[in-house]
Amino acid sequence: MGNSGQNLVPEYSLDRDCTTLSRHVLQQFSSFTTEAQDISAIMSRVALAAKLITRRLSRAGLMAGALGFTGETNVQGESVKKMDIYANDVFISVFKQSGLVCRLASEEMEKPYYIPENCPIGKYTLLYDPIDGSSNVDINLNVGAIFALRQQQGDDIDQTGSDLLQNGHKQIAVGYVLYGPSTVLVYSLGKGVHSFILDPSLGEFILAEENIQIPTHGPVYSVNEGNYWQWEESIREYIRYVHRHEGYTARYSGALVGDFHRILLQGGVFLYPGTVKNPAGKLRLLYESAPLAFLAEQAGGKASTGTERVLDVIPEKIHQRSPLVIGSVEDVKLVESFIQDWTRRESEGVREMSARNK
Ligand code: AHM
Ligand code: MG
Repeated sequence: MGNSGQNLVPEYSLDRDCTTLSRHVLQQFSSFTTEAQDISAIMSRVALAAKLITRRLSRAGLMAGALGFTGETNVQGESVKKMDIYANDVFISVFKQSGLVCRLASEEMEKPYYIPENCPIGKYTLLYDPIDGSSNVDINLNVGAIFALRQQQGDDIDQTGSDLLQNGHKQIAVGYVLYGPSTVLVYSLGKGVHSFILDPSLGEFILAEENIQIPTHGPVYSVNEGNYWQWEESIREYIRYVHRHEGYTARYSGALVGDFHRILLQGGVFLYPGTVKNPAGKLRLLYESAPLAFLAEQAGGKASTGTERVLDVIPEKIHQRSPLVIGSVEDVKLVESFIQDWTRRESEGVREMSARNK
């Protein structure tokens, strides 16, 4: 090993041209309009929240009161973690003085949070999951955040947020933050999917990859197989199919953002179908499934409830759940074909196993 280091790529070459997130967002618009400036400012605020949360997560095990449960239960009936509350409050505080976002709606708040002083200027609503996969927090594994920006429709005088109950095509900007070995921010404004890595020494998100494309097929299937007993027969048949065919490998981290990120880069499928306990699955449409569906489609992939395009679903309530099958086009279609097969056989009263599983 006499030439140690000679074959290493110099560190500076990885910085490329140092395109920062805010510069990249502005480049997505053809001119320097008010909208371009607003969206760029909003994305910078999301980035600030991500930096604050990164800092907290990186030292959480050394701080008193950062880990564990609060003892409260949220609107979904799930136990709340201290980190969920911290991250939710970070989003509130970075947007409170922004003058840009008029409402915030999150997994941790039953009703939207109104910032009336911002409303005359910025009629935007940010929907978000402040800590996605929070069961990973206490054991120092990856977690994430998911966000979606929508334009407020109408005045919302009675403050019910009913105008948020629209399909996923109404999303203006979507993305997620993955808190892993490095902090990664992935976003789309409807012109491709782009990823940025936080350089802690600069405190900036630097462009890592532009126009990411999901492979049309990948080896990974990502699902909580502990729910096998709770699934519809069609999903069980699909899982038996991948068990019996070469070329599949299972990956499931318990944090959707991390599992989706793997599939975005390497292909495959993530699924959270309905279960006996939750017939519509576990994931929430407005701030989990719909933003990721937007990203998947922008990257040439597909997102389905199993029977319908996720982006077409119109929710009836803000915290509505929906089944999710997302990732490579071929793999999502394969899952859908098992569901269609089963539905057809059921309607014909044919109960035996499909030919593909024999
Ligand atoms: P959370 O946002 O409350 O953490 O819930 C969402 C998470 C996803 O990140 C993950 O894919 C899923 O719940 C895991 O659920 P399960 O433990 O049922 O497999
Ligand atoms: Mg979540």
